[in-house]
Amino acid sequence: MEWIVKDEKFHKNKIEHNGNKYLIGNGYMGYRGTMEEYTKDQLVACNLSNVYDKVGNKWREPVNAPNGLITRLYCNGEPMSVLSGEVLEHEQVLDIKNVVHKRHTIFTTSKGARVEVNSERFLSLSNIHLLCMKYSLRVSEPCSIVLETGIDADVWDINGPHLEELTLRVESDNLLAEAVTHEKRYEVVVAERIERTFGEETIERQQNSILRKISVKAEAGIEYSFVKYVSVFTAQDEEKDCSEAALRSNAVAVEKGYDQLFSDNKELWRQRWEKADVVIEGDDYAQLALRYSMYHLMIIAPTHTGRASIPARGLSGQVYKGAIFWDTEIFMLPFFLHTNPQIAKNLLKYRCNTLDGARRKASEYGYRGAFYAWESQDSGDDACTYFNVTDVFTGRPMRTYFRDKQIHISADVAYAIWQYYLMTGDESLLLEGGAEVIIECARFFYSYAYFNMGKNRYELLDVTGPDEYHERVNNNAYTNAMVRCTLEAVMKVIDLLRTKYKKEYDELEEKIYFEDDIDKLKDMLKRLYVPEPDASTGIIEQFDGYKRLEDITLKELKSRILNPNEYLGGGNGLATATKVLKQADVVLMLNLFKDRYSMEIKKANWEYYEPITEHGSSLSACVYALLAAEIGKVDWAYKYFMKTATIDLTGDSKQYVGTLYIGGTHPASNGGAWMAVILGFAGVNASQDVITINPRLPEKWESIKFKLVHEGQKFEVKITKDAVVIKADNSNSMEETFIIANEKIMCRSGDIKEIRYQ
Ligand code: IFM
Repeated sequence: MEWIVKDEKFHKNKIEHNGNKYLIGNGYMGYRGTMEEYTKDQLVACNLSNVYDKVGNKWREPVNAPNGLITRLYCNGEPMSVLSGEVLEHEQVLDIKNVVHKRHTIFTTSKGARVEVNSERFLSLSNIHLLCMKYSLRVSEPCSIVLETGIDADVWDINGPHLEELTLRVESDNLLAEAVTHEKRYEVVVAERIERTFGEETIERQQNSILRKISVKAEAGIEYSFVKYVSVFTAQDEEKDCSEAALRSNAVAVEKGYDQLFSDNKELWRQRWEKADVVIEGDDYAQLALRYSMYHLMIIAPTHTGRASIPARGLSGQVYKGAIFWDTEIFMLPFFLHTNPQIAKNLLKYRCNTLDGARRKASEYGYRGAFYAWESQDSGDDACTYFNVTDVFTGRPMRTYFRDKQIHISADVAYAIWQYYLMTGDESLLLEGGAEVIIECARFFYSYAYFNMGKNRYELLDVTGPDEYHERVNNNAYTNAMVRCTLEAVMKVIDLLRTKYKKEYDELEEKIYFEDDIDKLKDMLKRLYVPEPDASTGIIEQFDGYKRLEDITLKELKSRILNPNEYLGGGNGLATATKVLKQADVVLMLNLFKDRYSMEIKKANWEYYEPITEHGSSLSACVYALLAAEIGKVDWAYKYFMKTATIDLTGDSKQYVGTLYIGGTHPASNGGAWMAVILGFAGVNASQDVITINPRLPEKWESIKFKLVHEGQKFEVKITKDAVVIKADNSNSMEETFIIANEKIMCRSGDIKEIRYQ
């Protein structure tokens, strides 16, 4: 039961939300949870990872492939569609264990006949180009059935049209849609093939679609079914001939057959879940919400290339330009790092592969090193515009400074690469570009910093921290702490290369001449200003002068709102002149550097910032959950955890900022849900050579059980109300140190250790 997401009725007003909620994916593409009869008006999308296109001066965004699943059904000439027909029964189901989307609908015709439709679809993991569907129908009275099924190339675009030179043709039993993208002339090819045992078929070409028209005199009670194989290839796949590749892919699929493909896929998902699953006893809804969050992370993680990463709205569409933000490194990465480090490495390779884009951005602003894009696409150049929000009152574009001033992005990237090394002990990422990234980020910060002679310290002025309602501030605590971490990491990386990898060190020196910078970076590390807790209150000021801003409750601020979509930040935003913050900022810093701060400081800051945080970003609630769990506010942690974990189930999130549509899935929240449970309630705190576990389970949870990988060693951990049981995998080669209830526990391969903590 805790693997099934279901809607048992059709609601027109849920079409858009269900498109997100019932998304399936395989890291290469995402297919929205839409009905087969839908078109772009209902936001059908087969969203492609890492294929971007720009039309005119509109925003560059990812491309949606032609829809190879379109299927329209007519009974005696009447359309059987949830959009117009009489719907007697309707169910939309997502099986998150096997990653399958299902639909069941019973229509009634105007003459009272019942027409039942069932469909099932999945995206293959073993052949990431392949989308499979089984579709069946049954009628209660004999009737004339017409099915139109094929490829609909009239796709949903926010800033398109992206596909040009469309050719629609038939080749070796396949329908083919071939097009090129507007900007880079990338080929995008979709091939569709079906297997059916009934009816007569003709082909119908329209301007943007190619359809098979299948007619049958249907008998009552008989099931008529067909299977569809849809293969998608693009120029990014480095195939000599995309059309050939797509035809071949379908031929192999037909050879294997739907059932075999289905069971192979099931097995691959079983293996993925085996590494990642978390079992919560005593709270079915939390269990479902958490698994659903992990599901979303797993279906959008690219495993086929190190040149792609996870966009802020996953593969649910073109929102946020399909861009990769810090969301990936700070909110999603921990899940992969602790359960499937190979995927974590892949995500970070993307940052190594886009280093040149970050270098270009730094030099565009007159800095050295690497200034990563706030909104990064395939090349690493910044897709974020200077005017990212439109004012709802005047309709005028507003100058925002996300792109120019959220310099913490480079520190977030460096932090994540360093974390990968600490958690896995794997030096390969550092050698494959990670070290270079960290050095270039540190260099960027040195060139950005201001040396305050009077105070004899380096400062970071004119920045925007995570709280985007306060732009262009000085010495944002989060930013400065992250920069300190980058500088610490760079020293250790240089040391590691010098002592262990002399050849690589020399090659890197030859390539980027960093030796002359080492002393400067050391000096900056020694004298960088990082705001400290106030001696009497323990509060860390979010940035210089924050405490002089207007003290106002969230309620008061909200009472001043004139338009539900108005932007609260920027020059004139309601929050700008107040202390109200958009999202976790200092509290996030306390989470990331938890060993540097005492419990009292954490508590004081959580209590201070929580009432004035608007949670205007879906990245916020999980951070408050995490710290709340640590400081013993478990009920608060639970509340924030549930808000995070259910965001894509309930659809309860902001849909507009200004006039900008921001709907879609929320992978950062999904990652945050996992963090809230494992790093929060279970209290896992892994450092380079020790894993501390300090549980605080919510009242109704009897236990949680989960997997952890640390330095390549695998563990299963079960936490009950009073004990922690650790099972070390038989394949482990190293002993691992755990600290539980202040006790040091050594775990060797095959060990089962039970430690009472209450
Ligand atoms: O990265 C976030 C940012 O912190 C808040 N606005 C939305 C972005 C994408 O999720």
